[in-house]
Amino acid sequence: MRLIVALLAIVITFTLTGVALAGDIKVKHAWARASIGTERPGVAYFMIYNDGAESDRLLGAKTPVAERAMVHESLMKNGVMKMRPAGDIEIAPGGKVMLEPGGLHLMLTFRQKKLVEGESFPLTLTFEQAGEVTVDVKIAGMAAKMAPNGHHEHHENHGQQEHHQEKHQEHHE
Ligand SMILES: [Cu+2]
Repeated sequence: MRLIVALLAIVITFTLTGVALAGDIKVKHAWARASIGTERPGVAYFMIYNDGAESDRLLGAKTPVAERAMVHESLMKNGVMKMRPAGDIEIAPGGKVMLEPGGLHLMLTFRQKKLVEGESFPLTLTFEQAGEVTVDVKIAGMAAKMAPNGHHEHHENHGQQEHHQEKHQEHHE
């Protein structure tokens, strides 16, 4: 009986926090950019926090909106922004890893679905220790620089010039 109460408490905690967590891994502020069609790769960002005493590793990702979801890193090479697969991502104990514009990002290729601003989609991340963590990825505007529910909610104040799509200048190696 005590075990059941403990399990119930865990379920309730999961429901109330609004944050996806498995063990000591928390994934927050997951967001993606809207897309025109499905031809171009999509991109998603999120933050991973490791509150545990052991390091963990992000081994893979999957989502129904794309056949392939892979962590890439952006880097400057001869003045040109390039990107390459980042491999498994290690999250140190007590540490965090941020996937954000200009750095690490999740590349969504062979997309199955258009990404529409204001909608969201599920993303399941697989960690070596924590197992699978599923988050809801919120879709922001095409030129968004941060999560739609982040610190800047000034959409109305932005001029039309901000609404054209940012050119994807990164090239695959
Ligand atoms: Cu990429």
